[in-house]
Amino acid sequence: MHGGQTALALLLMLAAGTLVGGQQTKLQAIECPFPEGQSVASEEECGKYTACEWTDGRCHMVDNVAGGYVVDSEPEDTGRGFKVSLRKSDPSVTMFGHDESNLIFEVIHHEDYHLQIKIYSADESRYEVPVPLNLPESPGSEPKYSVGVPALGDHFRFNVTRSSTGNTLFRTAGPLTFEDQFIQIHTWLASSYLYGFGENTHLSYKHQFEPRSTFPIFARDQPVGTDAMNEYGHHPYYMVMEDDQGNSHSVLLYNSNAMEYSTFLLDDGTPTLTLRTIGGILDFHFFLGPTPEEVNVQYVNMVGNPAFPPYWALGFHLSRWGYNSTEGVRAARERMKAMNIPQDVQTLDIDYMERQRDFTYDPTHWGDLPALVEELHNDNVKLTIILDPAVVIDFDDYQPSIRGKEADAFIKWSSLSLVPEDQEPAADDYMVGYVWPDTKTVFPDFLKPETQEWWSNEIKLFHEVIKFDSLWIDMNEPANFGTNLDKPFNWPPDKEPWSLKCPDDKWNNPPYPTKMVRVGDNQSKRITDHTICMTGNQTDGTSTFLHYDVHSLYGWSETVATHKALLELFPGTRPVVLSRSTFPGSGQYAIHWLGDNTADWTHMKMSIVGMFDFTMFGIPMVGADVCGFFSEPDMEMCARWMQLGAFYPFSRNHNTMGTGDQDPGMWPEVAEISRYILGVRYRYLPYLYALFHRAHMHGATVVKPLLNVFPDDLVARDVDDQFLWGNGLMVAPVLKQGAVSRDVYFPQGKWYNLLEGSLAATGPATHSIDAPLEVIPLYVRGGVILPFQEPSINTVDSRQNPFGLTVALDASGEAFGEIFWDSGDGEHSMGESYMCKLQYVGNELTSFIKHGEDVVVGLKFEVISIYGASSNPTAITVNGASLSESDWTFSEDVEVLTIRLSAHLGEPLSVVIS
Ligand SMILES: *[C@@H]1O[C@H](CO)[C@@H](O)[C@H](O)[C@H]1NC(C)=O
Ligand SMILES: *[C@@H]1O[C@H](CO)[C@@H](O)[C@H](O)[C@H]1NC(C)=O
Ligand SMILES: *[C@@H]1O[C@H](CO)[C@@H](O)[C@H](O)[C@H]1NC(C)=O
Ligand SMILES: CC(=O)N[C@H]1CO[C@H](CO)[C@@H](O)[C@@H]1O
Repeated sequence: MHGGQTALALLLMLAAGTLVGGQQTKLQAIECPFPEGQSVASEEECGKYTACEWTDGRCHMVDNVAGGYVVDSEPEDTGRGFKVSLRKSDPSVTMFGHDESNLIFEVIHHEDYHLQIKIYSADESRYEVPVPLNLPESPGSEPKYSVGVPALGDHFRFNVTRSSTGNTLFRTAGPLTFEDQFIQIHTWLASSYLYGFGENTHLSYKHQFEPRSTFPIFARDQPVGTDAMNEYGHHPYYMVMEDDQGNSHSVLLYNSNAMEYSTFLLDDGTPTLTLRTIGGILDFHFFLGPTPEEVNVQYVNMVGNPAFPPYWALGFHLSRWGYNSTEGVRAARERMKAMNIPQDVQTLDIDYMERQRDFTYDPTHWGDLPALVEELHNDNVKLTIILDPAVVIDFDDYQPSIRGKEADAFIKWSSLSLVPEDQEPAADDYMVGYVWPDTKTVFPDFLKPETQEWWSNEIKLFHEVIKFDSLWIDMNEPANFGTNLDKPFNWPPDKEPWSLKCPDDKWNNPPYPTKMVRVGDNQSKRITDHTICMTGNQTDGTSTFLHYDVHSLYGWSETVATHKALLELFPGTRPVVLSRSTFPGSGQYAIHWLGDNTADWTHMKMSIVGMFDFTMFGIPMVGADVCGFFSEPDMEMCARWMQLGAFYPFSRNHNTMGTGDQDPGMWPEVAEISRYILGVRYRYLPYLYALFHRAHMHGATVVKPLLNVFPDDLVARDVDDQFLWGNGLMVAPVLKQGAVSRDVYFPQGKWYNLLEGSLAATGPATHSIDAPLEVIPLYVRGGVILPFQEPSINTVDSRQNPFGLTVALDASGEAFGEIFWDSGDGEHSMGESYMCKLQYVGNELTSFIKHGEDVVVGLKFEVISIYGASSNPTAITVNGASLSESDWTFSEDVEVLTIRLSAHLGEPLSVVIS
C-alpha cells in the first residue's frame, strides 16, 4: 500500500535541477500567493513572507525541504489503510502564521477504485464538512492504486499511482502549507486534459494552463461572465484524462471553505495544479474509473445519485421576472397556445409577491393568481414559484417571521458583542441584512431541524393559498445586498442609509481572502461582499458552525429542507426543487439552472460547458436561461437558443425585469422554430426519461460530452460545442451570429440524420454541415435504438400517444436500446414501472420485458424506422404474423425502412425482416 522509499530521490532530482547550466529550478513556477493579487509581487513584498523566495524576478514558494513537513512516524496500520505523523520542518517558515506543527496523513481505502486521503491537525480538532457521503462499510479487496509516502525522517510528499498502468495520478510538488486560515498543496497532473471545478463559468470544458489561470470557489450571487469568478455553487471536483487510451481519474477536495485553484505549467512544461483553501482540512477522494463515464458514476454514487425528475419537469418551462401581473402571464400563455408551442411548466419570479415577501402574493396586480393557477392546471401546465430564503424582520404583522422567531430559526451573531448597537430590539441577536423586500431581513439557518420544520410548515400553509407544483429557491448563497457598503443599491430612498457591516476580525477579514475579492462584482473587496458576515452561528442541533465554514452549504441545506417540505406536502411524488446554489450531493434533491446569464452568443456557447460541469457534479438536470436573462436577444439569437435549449435537460426560457418579453411567441420565426424543435424534444422524451432513470439508479450521465463516449478519441476531448443525450443522440447547435453552417465532428462509427434517417457521416470525420436558421444539426449514432412518442402540446397528452422506435444500425447491422416507463411522477419503484430492453440483431428486432407489463396498458408501438437498412425486404413478420406490403416503405435513396404496426408495449415484440 505504501512505499518505503527515502526522500533522497526527490532531493537529488531538485539538486540536479539547480546544478544543470544555471537553469531555474522547476519549482520556481510555484508562485507565492499575495492577498492583494500577483500585481503587487515585488522583491520587497515577497520578502515579507518567510515561506516565499525571490529568484530571477519571481516570488515563489521555498522548496519542500525548507517549507514543508517531515515524516515523523512509521506508518500505522488502521485496518482500513494507514496513517503517518508529520512535523513542520521549520516553524519559522510561514505565509500567514498559525502553522499546524503536527499533522496526520491518513489513507483510507474504500472501493477498489475509491481512495480517501486526509491531512489534518494532530493537535486540535478542525471543521470538517458535515454533509454525509455514501461510503462502503468494508473496503474492496484489490485496490487499483498505490500510495507512496517517504520513510520516517524524510521530507513529506506523497503520490497516488494507478497500478495497472503506472500512471501517476497525484504527486505533490513543493511544500505542503497547513496554517489555521491558509492551506495549500500543489500537484503535478498526469496530463493537461483537466475538466471540472465550479461553480465557475469556463470558456472551454478543457482547462487552460497557459497563461496560468486561477479561479476562486465560494458560493456567491455572481452573474455569469467571462472572467475567472466564483459563482453560485461550490464544487471542488476535477477529472484528468491521463493517457491516450482514456484512463481517467477524478479528485474531490471535500472542503467547503473559501478556496481557489490555479492551473499552470512548470518551466519544463508539466501541467500543475495548486489548491488553496482558508479553513477546514484537506480531505481528498480519488476515483479511478478508468473511463470518464465510470469516474462520473463512482463520484456520483458517493455524493448521492441524482433525483429522478418527474416526466412533466422534462417538458418546456416558461418563465420571466417582470410579467408584473397575471395578465402578463396570460398574454405569454396565449402566444404559446396560438402557435401550438409545447409547454409543461409556467414559472413565476419574485414579482408575484407582495412587497417581495415570501408566502404572499400581490393583491393589486396578481389578485386573481389562484384563478390563473386553475387555468394553468386546466391546461395541464404546472406552476413553479420562487422563494427567497431571507424573511423580513416584521415580527408584528408578518406571520412567517413571527413563527420563525418562535422556532428560533434564524442565523445569529456568533457573539452577543457583535450585535450592532442600532439593531431593532425585536431582531434579538439575529444577523440582519437586506435583500429584495423593502424591509430588513433575517436568514433562516436551514441546517437546524427546527428551521426545517418551520420552513416546511410555511410552505404547507402557502400551498393552501396558491396551488404551486414545485419550488424555485433563489438567492441562497446566501445573497445579501450592500454588505459593508453605505447602503444597498435598492435601499428605500426615504430611509437613513444602512447596511449590514461585518466586523473587522480574522473571520470577516481573513489573511488570505482568495481571489474572490478581486474578481466580479466585488464592491467592498471582502469575502463578505454581497453575503452575510462570516461570524454567524449556525447549528445542526448537535454541533455549532461558523458561517465562515458552512457558507457554501447554505444552498444545499435550503435544498434539503425544501425537498423534505415538498415530500410532506406531496407524499409519494418526486418533488422538483430548482436551486441556484449547490454543493456536492445537491443533485439528490435539486435541479439547477446556470444562473443569471446574458443574451450573448458567448454565453450561449458557455452554457454547454456549464452543462458538462454540472453533469460531472452529479446534477444532470441542468440548463441555462434560454434566450438570455439580462439584456434582449434579437430574433436570430432567440431562435438559435431555443434550438439549443430544446436539448438542455432543464429547458427554460427566462429573462429579467425591465426587458421586453422573449417568450417564443414574440417573433413569428422563433415561434415556428420553437414549435418544431420542442416537438422534436417532446418526441424523444421517452429516451431522455430512460436516461434520467439510469442516472437516478446508477449515477450514469444524461447529457454527455463526446469524451465520455469516446475516451480514446483525442479530438473529442476538445469538443464542447456539441453534446450527446446518452450514447445515441448528438446535438450540434449553431452558436455564431449569422452562421448558416457549422463544422460538426463525428466520432468513430455511423451517424444518421436524426429525423430523415440518411447517413450523415462515418466517423471519425469533420464535415461542414448546412444549418440555415430553421435547422439545428441532430444525429443518431449507429448501434442505438431511440424510443419515441408522438409529441403533443404537453407531456400529459404526449404520454398517451403511440410509441415508435428509431433503430440506427451500426456497421454490423445491430442496435440496442431500452424503454423505462412509470406513472411519471410517483415515487420510483420497480413494482410500478416498466422496463424493456430492445435489440436489433440479425434482422430481428426484439423486446425483452424485464418488468411492469401492466404499467403500459394501452400504449402501443405504431412505427419503427430502421436507418441504414440495406434493401427492401421481401417479407416482415410482427410476432409471427406477416405484414402486408403496404405496411412498410423502403426509401432507397436514404436507406430507411419504415414499418407501420400495432403492438402492445406490454407484450414481447419480435419483428423479423427477410
Ligand atoms: C511515489 O512515492 C514513493 C515513496 O516516496 C517514491 O518511491 C516514488 O518514486 C514516487 N513516485 C513518483 C512518480 O514520484
Ligand atoms: C456561537 O457558537 C459558539 C461555539 O459553539 C458558542 O461558544 C457561542 O456561545 C455561540 N454564540 C452565541 C451568541 O450563541
Ligand atoms: C414590469 O414593471 C417594471 C417595473 O415597474 C417595468 O420596468 C417593466 O417594464 C414592466 N414589464 C413589462 C413587461 O411591462
Ligand atoms: C464592482 C467592482 O468593484 N468590481 C471590481 C472587482 O475587481 C476587479 C479586479 O480588481 C475590478 O476590475 C472590478 O471593477
